[in-house]
Amino acid sequence: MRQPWHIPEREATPEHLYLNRRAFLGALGAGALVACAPAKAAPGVEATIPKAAPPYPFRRSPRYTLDRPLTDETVAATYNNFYEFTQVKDGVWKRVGGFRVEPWTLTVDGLVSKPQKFSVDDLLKMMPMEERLYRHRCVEAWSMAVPWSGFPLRALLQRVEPKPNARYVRFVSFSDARQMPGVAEEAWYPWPYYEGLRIDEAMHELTLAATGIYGHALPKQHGAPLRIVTPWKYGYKSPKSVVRIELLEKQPHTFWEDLAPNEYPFESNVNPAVPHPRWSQATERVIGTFDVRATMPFNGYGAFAAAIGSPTRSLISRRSGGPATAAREGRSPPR
Ligand SMILES: Nc1nc2c(c(=O)[nH]1)N[C@H]1C(S)=C(S)[C@@H](COP(=O)(O)O)O[C@H]1N2
Ligand SMILES: [Mo]
Repeated sequence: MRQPWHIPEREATPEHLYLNRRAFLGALGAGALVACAPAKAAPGVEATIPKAAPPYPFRRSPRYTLDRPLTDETVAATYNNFYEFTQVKDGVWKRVGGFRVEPWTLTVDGLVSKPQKFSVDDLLKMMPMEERLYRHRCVEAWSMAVPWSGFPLRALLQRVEPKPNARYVRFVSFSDARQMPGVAEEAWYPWPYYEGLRIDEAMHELTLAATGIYGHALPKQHGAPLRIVTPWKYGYKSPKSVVRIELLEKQPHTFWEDLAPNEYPFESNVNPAVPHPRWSQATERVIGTFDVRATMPFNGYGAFAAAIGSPTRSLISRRSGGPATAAREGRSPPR
């Protein structure tokens, strides 16, 4: 049976691009098509990918559409940043075997009226689950496009009732040197991984708490059993395997900002006009393809900022020219 995420390319690509691409591929001829075919999946990777089982899959939201094909699932599952295991991107999936993601407890506390602990099963039952097609842009100038399953983080935050002085949200990832070889080998890193958002960013409709991908639970290498996804920010703002969400009055420190403050600032909205100190952010390599694309401001999610009133400024970094930029570009969110 064809799984629901195996959508025809024309559904994920605007029609004119799809037609141009077809004409282009036709002109290349059969030999070139063989060279373009995705590499065979690494042997053994399937064993790291959970099977589709209820309550998955969830209904796909029509609101979040892509301008490019989805990344092949085995490509996404074999090219990961998860330093708790290794810095070698195609090595993470080989080292996740000893990581136990069941049972799992997520603690939500800090400046909230109802601090609570949740199991992932609780969340799957309580939260408004859906599937969303999102682009993901790493600060290292590569990208992918994947179908996440999850719920808007704001649904969870509303449930614990943030206090009026809660202005930031801090996330803490799981860390255990016995289960995660990178934590033992790279003991000089300030484990556990920690990240943060302003509360208006955390409450933004785009901010997803993801429990699944490609219509099933998350493979461990993608941050099982629950990770954050902020598609308008660089990938390191999306912490994996989260165990604690804490609401705070003051801006929290973040892992990469503490390591290299001039390279990984707290806000870190995707911006092709602001190079990383050591490389350009103007383009991105689409993993699993030979495609190199122009990177879009806010990773193409700027239109969502204009739609939400006052938090708009949260998506508009000062360097990109303020709300006028989104207005000038005339984008409006899908309805
Ligand atoms: N705990 C933790 N979360 C993390 C990271 C990490 O090393 N540890 N890497 C980040 C980076 S740099 C990226 S690009 C994404 C990668 O997510 P993916 O492997 O699911 O594509 O996870 C982010 N979240
Ligand atoms: Mo990244």
